Amino acid sequence: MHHKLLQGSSSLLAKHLTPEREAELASVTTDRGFTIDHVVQSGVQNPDSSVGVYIPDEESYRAFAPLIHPVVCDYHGIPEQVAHTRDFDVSNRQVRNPDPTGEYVISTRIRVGRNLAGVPFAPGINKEERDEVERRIVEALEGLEGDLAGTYYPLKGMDEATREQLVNDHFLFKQGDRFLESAGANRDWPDGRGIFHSADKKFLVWVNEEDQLRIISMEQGGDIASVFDRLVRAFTALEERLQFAYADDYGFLSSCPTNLGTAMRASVHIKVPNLEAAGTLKGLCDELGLSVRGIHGEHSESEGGVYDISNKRRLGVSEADIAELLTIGVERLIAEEKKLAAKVAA
Ligand code: ADP
Ligand code: CIR
Repeated sequence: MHHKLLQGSSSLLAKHLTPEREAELASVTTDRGFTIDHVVQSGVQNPDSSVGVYIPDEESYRAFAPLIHPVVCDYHGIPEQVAHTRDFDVSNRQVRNPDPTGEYVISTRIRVGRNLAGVPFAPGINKEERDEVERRIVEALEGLEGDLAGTYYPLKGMDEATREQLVNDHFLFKQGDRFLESAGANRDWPDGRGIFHSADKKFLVWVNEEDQLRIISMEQGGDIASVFDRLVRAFTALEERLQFAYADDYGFLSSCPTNLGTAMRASVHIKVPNLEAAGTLKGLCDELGLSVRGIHGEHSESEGGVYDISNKRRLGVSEADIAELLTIGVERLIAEEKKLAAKVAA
């Protein structure tokens, strides 16, 4: 039984997979043949997971709800009854550059995850379906205009030096880590995967990584409003061309329950060596509703006091709420960093 293998794990899976729930779900099989084993295998094989579940398709969210719903509520800090609301209007919000002098924020990036309605997510998709998803997405991307126009570069056949440079410059994904590997999301790599980007690389779309689309807006510096505006224009234009998996309660559906709702992660790369030295960065970010990642994304390390700071919640908040939360949170981090620097200097 999985819950026995999870003893000692501090993942949300271990917390919410009670013996009763496991027994209740043991006999459930979805139309495509997915079982509880598919949902939990990453967390079981990786007891150091923070969440530990991946979802193979839309139906699985409902079929395995007795396990998945408590995980979703716990991660996003929401009550049992949830309704997703969309709001992109930041005109009356505190959304601005939190670092006007450019001393702390190196770059800003906001992305959303999307998947096509009616097709399994990365952990459950087969090669034929994935290749068809790539074809449909590329066709839609080729219709974008102005600053959203760009070129699609398939991962298969990309020369190694180019690939490495794009990864090191934070534009391209790496092959999925052991968490995604265990979930089955790396199958047939690199087929069906690729990256679309505008000439200036401020607008990018990852195809068939952890989600079928990761729509990304990024630029140097801390102009959150500019990055947000570009992203909203991009996903709105793509919504006119593609139908995304969506539910009224969970919002945009994703292979990972942390990416429901807005499916939006808004981040800065910020240099905070004094907060790092004081050991207070994580606690402060927790208070502010922010997550801390290393410089090469999830499960990576920091370098030179630079961290990736982003909103933790993506469901139960609107897109505008997230842009505001990042602005206010980063302003506070900078204020605390300045205080510590002054103390060190005194
Ligand atoms: P995701 O954002 O899709 O959750 P990751 O955490 O793996 O995925 O990050 C993806 C890439 O984006 C990594 O190379 C990471 O360093 C880069 N990245 C994230 N935030 C920023 C930022 N604010 N500026 C520049 N690069 C960033
Ligand atoms: C885990 O459970 O640790 C991985 N499956 C990744 C979960 C999503 N990331 C996150 O919450 N930071």
